[in-house]
Amino acid sequence: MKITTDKISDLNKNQNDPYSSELDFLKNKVTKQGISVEEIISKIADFQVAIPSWALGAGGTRFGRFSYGGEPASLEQKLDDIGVLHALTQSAGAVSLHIPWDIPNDVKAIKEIAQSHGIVFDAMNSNTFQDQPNAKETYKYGSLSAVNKASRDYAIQHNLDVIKIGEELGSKSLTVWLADGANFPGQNNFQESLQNTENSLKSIYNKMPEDWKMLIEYKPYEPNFYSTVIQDWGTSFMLANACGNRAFTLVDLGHHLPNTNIEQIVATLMLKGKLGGFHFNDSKYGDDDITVGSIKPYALFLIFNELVYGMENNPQNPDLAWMIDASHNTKDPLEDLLQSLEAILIAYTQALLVDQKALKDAQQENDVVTCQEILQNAYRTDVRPLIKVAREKSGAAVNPVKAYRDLQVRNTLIKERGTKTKATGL
Ligand code: PSV
Ligand code: MN
Repeated sequence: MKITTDKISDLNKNQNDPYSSELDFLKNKVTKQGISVEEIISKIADFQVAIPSWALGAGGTRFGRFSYGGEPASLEQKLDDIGVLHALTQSAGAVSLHIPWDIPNDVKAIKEIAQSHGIVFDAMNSNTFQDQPNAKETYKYGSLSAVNKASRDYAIQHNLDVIKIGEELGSKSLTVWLADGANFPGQNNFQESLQNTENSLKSIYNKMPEDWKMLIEYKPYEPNFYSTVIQDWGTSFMLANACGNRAFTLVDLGHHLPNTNIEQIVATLMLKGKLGGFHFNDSKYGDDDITVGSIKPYALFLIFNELVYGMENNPQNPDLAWMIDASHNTKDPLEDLLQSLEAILIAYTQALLVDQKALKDAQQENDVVTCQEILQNAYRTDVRPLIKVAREKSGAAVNPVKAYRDLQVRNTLIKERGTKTKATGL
């Protein structure tokens, strides 16, 4: 299914959403603060978030999976789904592939489909947490950290294969997330596991093309419940430093213990020029992978406040690879992703409204009350009219979820693909 720009502009014309008076009110308010509205609108329009190829089907848990009709059964169909998201929002212009779930059979054809939707290939994700059918070595006891050299070499080679596929597609980065760790005390020698991981990452890094980056994720627990080799940002940071200046830490919002101050981690990494990528999701307890902004929108805003500060003040930090890493069992996956994209843009726009100069002054005066007022003034602003106008200007739907429903996208996909298809992924 392809949604044309004409269809979208018809919908925008016919919809009953007179947001112009709200927009005028907001423009007035923002201009009085000395902020350029046009600059904010163009920043919103420029913000692009990659969609992971594994989030387009019905997510599952280890207790079950409830299929969703019309799920994409191939990489081609996944790109078509991202094309729908991008046409509706103009902010999902990238895909992040997971290998081997999404190995392209015909690279040229895949590139053409992506191009026809305006989609580029962002970071490539390797998978050394599952044994594939016909695997020659097992990852049961670890991959890049394993005591068994054959497993380590196998995992290194897999990462090099992923880079090769990525090069053909035009990607420029590799994301490594390791499930490696232990379920029981005494199972692993911590030092040996970490040293093996560092050596393995270096072997991959040293063979990476010169214009590629390596993004290293961390996660405290799951699937291992006693220890994880790359458990926190400090370990990832240390490994990235050991590899070299094209290796960075990737922050996944769900990969923290409850109440971790993620915004402080972001600030620290950006100051050191080592924040390379970001995975968005939300959670109540652990790596719950639920819709961005559905549980802790204020925390998301505070994180964005640091990201915006870093983007404006830390030229030593590279441009970030943004991706949504959420998937669950309940909603239509495409509607869910539209809601996540909306939440990301809201938090980003609110952060752009923070009066950075006034905040700095209040901090220098130790005026704690004013500091909080400044942040919450931005957070409590309903910025949706700015997002709507940015969307309309860039040819997207003013209300993407409504447009998705008005256009009967899911029914069309079910008619095209049937009710029994199943997307690859978790
Ligand atoms: C691990 O939980 C994870 O979030 C990693 O970040 C991957 O990117 C994703 O799941 C799928 O493998
Ligand atoms: Mn992730």
